Amino acid sequence: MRILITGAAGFVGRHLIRELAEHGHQPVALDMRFPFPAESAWRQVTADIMDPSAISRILAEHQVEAVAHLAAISFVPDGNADPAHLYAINIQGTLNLLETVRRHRAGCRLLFVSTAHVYGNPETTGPLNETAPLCPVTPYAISKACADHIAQSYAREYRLPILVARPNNHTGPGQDTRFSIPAFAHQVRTAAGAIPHPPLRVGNLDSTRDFCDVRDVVGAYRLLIEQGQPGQAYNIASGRPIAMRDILGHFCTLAGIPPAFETDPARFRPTDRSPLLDTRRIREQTGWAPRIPLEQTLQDVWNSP
Ligand code: A2R
Repeated sequence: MRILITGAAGFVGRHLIRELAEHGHQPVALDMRFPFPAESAWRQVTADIMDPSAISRILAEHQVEAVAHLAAISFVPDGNADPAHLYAINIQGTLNLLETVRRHRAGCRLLFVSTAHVYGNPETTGPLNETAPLCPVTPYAISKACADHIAQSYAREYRLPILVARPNNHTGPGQDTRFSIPAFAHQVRTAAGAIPHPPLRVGNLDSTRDFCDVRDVVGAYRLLIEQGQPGQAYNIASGRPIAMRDILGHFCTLAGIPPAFETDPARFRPTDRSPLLDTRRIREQTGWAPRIPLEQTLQDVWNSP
């Protein structure tokens, strides 16, 4: 299939291009930036998702058969700093794409990448399936929940082949050091290079997160584009929550330094955890399962430049 990837220069986009090309697809990589590294892309295009006429030209010119919509403001503090921009890109940008597909390319499959954070912090202790109510808390999660509802309404009202992915936290080689796991790796590497090793300044290490390897996540996106049922949302998660303390400890072991921590009040937040997700739907419908152990992911982040 010819598959347009928006946000292709981003962390996930670069992995998705490779995943699609390796499975015989023709990725058309779109981002605002140019040029960007996309060796396995079939075509590389520059456009702003806020410009619907450019998007419709690209869909027609490249005879696009499916779209993976990743372009977004993805870093939560960026969204908090400029909510108007966040809502414009994450909501209006998604709407532009949906509307362009509806008007000009109605047969095109479209995967909208939402987030597990749309579920908020529900009281329930059991795993959440895709029918759980969306109760987003942060501006980022609110923007995604809004676009998630809009994408599903386009599938329902216009009978378009649109699907929604709700991934939990993901990481892997190439992620920006603003995100927690590469930031930890960077901090440990810096401490290991100083004598004596300074203690690591940390927030609340009791917080737990469910991290999936980005290469498993893009495998899920490919399967959903190929086999997912239009109109449905799909949770994606590893199902193995881990305390941030253990991740930091793992990097200290890799660096060969003792795990000495010092609490930084500016980084401290009360204990929180990512939602526990029920992933039966994607497993049963597509056969997807996470394959990469967390230790491998951490090793690959540690080794990545
Ligand atoms: O903001 P930049 O220059 O880093 O470019 C980002 C791009 N992007 C856009 N592309 C086209 N038109 C726009 N108006 C526009 N605004 C932003 O989307 C960046 O290259 C890409 C997003 O990549 P990352 O920030 O690295 O996000 P990541 O981790 O790959 O997440 C992909 C998706 C997002 O929808 C997340 O919210 C979701 O997965 O979890």
